[in-house]
Amino acid sequence: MYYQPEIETMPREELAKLQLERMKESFENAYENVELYKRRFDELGVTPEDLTSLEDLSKFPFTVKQDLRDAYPFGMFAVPNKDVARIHASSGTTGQATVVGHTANDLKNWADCFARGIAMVGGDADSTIQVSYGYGLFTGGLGAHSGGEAMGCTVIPTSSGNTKRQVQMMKDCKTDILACTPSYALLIADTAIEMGYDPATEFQISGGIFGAEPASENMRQEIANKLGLQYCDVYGLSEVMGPGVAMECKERGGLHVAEDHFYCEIIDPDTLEPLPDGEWGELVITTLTRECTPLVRYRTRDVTRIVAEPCACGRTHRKIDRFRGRTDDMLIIRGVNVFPSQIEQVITTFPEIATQYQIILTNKGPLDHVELQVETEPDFPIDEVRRLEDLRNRLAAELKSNLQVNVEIKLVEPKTIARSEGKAKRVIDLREAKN
Ligand code: DLL
Repeated sequence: MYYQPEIETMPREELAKLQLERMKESFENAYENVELYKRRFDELGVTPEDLTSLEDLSKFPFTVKQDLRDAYPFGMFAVPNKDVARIHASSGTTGQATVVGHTANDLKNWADCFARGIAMVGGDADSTIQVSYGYGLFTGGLGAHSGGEAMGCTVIPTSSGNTKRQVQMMKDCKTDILACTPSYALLIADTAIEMGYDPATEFQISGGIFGAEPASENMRQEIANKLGLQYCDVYGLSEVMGPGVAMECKERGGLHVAEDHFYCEIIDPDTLEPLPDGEWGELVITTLTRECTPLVRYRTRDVTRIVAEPCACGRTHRKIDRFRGRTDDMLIIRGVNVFPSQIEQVITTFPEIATQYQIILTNKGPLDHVELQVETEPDFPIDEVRRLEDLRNRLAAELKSNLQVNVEIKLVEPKTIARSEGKAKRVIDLREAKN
């Protein structure tokens, strides 16, 4: 049930003491060994000694992705090269890539964090975990892989792609746990069904550890039903570690943060002021044990809230709610703020429509124009104009009443929208830059 029971169920006062101790050590490491932190702390007139309680954290500076970009590649490493065991990097598609380093201890802690999630879906040393996240600089593949090894599982390192073979391995090798993005899990499930299987009853799979992108409740249900498994949402980001920063137990209702390794705050992204438990805002993470790339108050841009209520699973580590999206993903459609995940939530309530969509942003005169492309299910008579028109109108009305947005809807034939083997690309921004 637990992987590290003494840590996962540690009384909260004890946990807070441990967090403060570790935070101090981490700040000392950052201040002494990372030029940026020396400079930032000095500018604010603070030193690690000013951290006498967890409340003092708000006196310390934030770190943003640009800081890591500016320090590319190794400028934020706090240890000499001989102590760096592995590096990972972001793709750099939205700017200069960022490189994050891990010492052997960092890798061990990361593996332990992920292994806790394996226990959350009922896995143990006897389980077989199939890792269908991409391997490489992306942290999904190797992160899940090391977690499986730490637990003592049999690990099948399929990586992403070659979906029919994934299905065959899953069946023949009796995979118990699948780890991949939710969009890939859906593609794997649909491929298995197309191959003539009913994975929910014919396969042994019982748990799924899915993350790296948001998924609506209905999409989760669809994956869980098609594959017949307990769905565990896993959160993480390469700057902070990788998958395993927070994971969802079987009680659901949020993801337990590995609070012995990470301290979370929620801030108002405009005022940068910390928000009380329960309020939605931007997640800010301070690493407590990372040796190679310690981060102080890292602004993730991810939008969630703290769920402080105790969890029936017995874990004492606080939870964060399922992510709504990122502050930089938020669309402003004619003055209304919406996350793609909210649009997905509405789409998935229509049985005639598949859980596949794309939002295409263009300029039409001075205004942004939003086209929502959705696929009909194979049994929907797409050439019956009146039924198509009726479906379009009902979807438009539902989007309007739930989210107060007007979007142009384009219903397309089954399988026209590209499927993803990794993170799905839901928003295509074709707007010309406005200056
Ligand atoms: O996506 C690490 C990861 C791999 C997490 C496998 C989970 C599973 P990055 O590529 O750096 O790292 O992207 C991090 O992905 O800031 C979120 O915006 C988003 N994200 C990650 N997990 C979730 C999740 C990996 N469970 C960025 N729900 C983060 C929603 C997620 N969004």
